[in-house]
Amino acid sequence: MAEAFKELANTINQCPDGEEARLELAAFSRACSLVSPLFRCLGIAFKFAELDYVNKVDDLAEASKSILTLPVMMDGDIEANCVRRAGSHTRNLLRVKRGIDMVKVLFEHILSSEGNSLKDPASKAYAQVFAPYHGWAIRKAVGAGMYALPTRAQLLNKLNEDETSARIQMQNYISSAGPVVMHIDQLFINRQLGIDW
Ligand code: 1PZ
Repeated sequence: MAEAFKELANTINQCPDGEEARLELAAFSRACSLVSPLFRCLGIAFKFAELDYVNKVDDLAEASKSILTLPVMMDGDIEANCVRRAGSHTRNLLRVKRGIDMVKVLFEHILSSEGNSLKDPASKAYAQVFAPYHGWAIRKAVGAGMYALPTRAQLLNKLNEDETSARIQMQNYISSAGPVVMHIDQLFINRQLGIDW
C-alpha cells in the first residue's frame, strides 16, 4: 500500500509547475484497493465501511476500462451534469479520497500516541475526516464499533509487522498519501466542484 501510493505521489511530483497532473484511474484504483486488508484486521464492526469503500473503488476500477485519467473522468461527469448524483464516479472519488485520508490521519495519530489502544487514534481520525459528512445514525454506529477494535499489538500482529517495520511503513504511507489527497482536492477546487459535500 505504501509503495503504490509512493508511485502515485511520484507521478504528481514529476508534473511540471502550472500543469495539472494526469493520474491514471487504473493505477489510482489499484492503490486504493490495497487498503482493503486493513479492514479485515479491524473486525466485523467495520464490515459496513468496507462494503461501501470497496463498492466505490470497484466503480472507479470499472470506469478505468474506458477512461484513462482522473481529470478526464471528472470532466466527463461535469459534461453529463452528474457530479453530485449518488453513485457518480466523481462523487465516489471524493468518498474514496476521504478513505485514504482517514488511513493517513489514523496512522499519524497512532505514531504520535503512546499505549496499546486504537480507539483514541481511530476516533480522532474519524472525527476529523468523516464525521462532518455522516448523519447521526452512522456516527453512532461508528462510535459503537470503536469499542470493538483490536488493540494496537493485535493489529500489528495480524498485519505481520513488528513495531519498527510498522512505524516505517506508516510513515512512508503518510508521506505519499498526503500529496495524493491534496492533489485530488485540487482537482475538485480547480473545477469549482467543492470538497465539502
Ligand atoms: C481503525 C478505525 C477505522 C474507522 C473506520 C471508520 C470508517 C467510517 C465508517 C463509515 C461507514 C460507512 C457508511 C456509509 C456511508 C455513506 O453514506 C457515505 C456516502 O456515500 P454515498 O452517499 O456517496 O454513496 N460513504 C462514505 O462516506 C465512504 C465511507 C468509506 C469508509 C472508508 C474508511 C476507510 C478507513 C479505513 C481504515 C482502515
